[in-house]
Amino acid sequence: MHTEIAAIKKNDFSFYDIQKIRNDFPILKTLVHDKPLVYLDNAATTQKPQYVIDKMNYYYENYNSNVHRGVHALSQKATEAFEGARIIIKNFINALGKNEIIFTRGTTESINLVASTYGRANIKEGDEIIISTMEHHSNIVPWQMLCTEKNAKLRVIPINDNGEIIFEEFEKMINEKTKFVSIVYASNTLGTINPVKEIINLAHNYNIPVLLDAAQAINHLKIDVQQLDCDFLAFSGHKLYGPTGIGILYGKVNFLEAMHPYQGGGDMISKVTFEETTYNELPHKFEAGTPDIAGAIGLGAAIEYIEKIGLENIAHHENLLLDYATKAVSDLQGLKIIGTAKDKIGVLSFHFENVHPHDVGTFLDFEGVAIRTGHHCTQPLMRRFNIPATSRASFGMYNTIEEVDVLVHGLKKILEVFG
Ligand code: C6P
Repeated sequence: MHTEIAAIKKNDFSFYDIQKIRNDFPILKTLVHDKPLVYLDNAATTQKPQYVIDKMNYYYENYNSNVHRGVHALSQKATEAFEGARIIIKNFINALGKNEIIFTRGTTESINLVASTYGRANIKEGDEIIISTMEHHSNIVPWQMLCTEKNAKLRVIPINDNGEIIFEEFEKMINEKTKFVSIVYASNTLGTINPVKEIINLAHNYNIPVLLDAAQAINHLKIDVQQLDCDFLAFSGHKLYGPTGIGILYGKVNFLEAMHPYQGGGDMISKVTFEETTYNELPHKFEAGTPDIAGAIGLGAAIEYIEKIGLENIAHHENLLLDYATKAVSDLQGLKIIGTAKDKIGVLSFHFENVHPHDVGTFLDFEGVAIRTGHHCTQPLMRRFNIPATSRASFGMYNTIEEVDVLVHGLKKILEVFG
């Protein structure tokens, strides 16, 4: 065996009760094609612990009711739980106040909210918005739509062959025309962790607000929005061991106060007449209609669960898995890792010289291994690396070294079959 691999294996995770964690996730007992499920598609969505499932079921079974609307007991209890979740999230990212935490449907909606409200009001003809080459479509298309509408320009920071932002190019690109910077904290395709603090500092030297797409960073890195000093932060509950359909937009209170509402409807108003409407205070101004109450409660529960295990422990565990997997696949013939940045989250994207990623994904599925293949909603990034797609294994808190072995064994079999 590779000596480094053996060393990692021996080191193992004595601090980390992996079996106990795995027992908390009922889906991990599933068989796929009669094989134990090896779930390595955590960047797409994470699995949910029983604690989250129970909290959501308990709401539906015992106090299902609408929020902010009723004086009756159930509604008050639902409102308390919903607003309690907001406080859990506020504390998790160390926002200044709970009015800076907006519930959305996910990262995509959070970014669209900022582009549609802040963007529409502040971007004018000839202005420039900066993103990077490794953005998810969710952090490209809303800005592109805005630029088309306003006749503004979208500028893209290039990356090097390791998949790292070329900071000097960003320094050259930023100027008095730049009016917004929107950057992914950690890439879903490459795993790269971007130097967001430096990016924010530079942008702030020019008084330019920065949005961070934290969809992939939130379950791996401790995020302190005050320390980072980002102006907006977007993430999704389902990548944080919480439910789908719920996400967060954090915004600094001064920005949110100045922004127009995103959608009109119930809950976001203060007073409505046929002549005019005045809006509710933050955060409700941005939460029109009945929210995903169970989703918010589930997201709060997911954060409680994560904090019990410790985000640092989870990150350490995922780093060891990434390290182990990277070394284990590096000897495979014709395999090229896409994304070799120095700082990475637990994402391993690769490309086989002679095997299409979809064949890799289908073959592994028959071994019980779930990975994602395709462009991962980063088509411009695929173009940068001159490939149509990658195969991507992404690790979560419950994955094991043995599961990585199953993946590598499957890849070896693929090489035998496809040559
Ligand atoms: N990436 C993946 O398999 P939503 O769909 O709104 O929850 O998240 C969108 C999104 C935005 N930014 C980044 C960096 C992301 O990774 C994602 C979602 C998934 O990589 C699904 S495409």
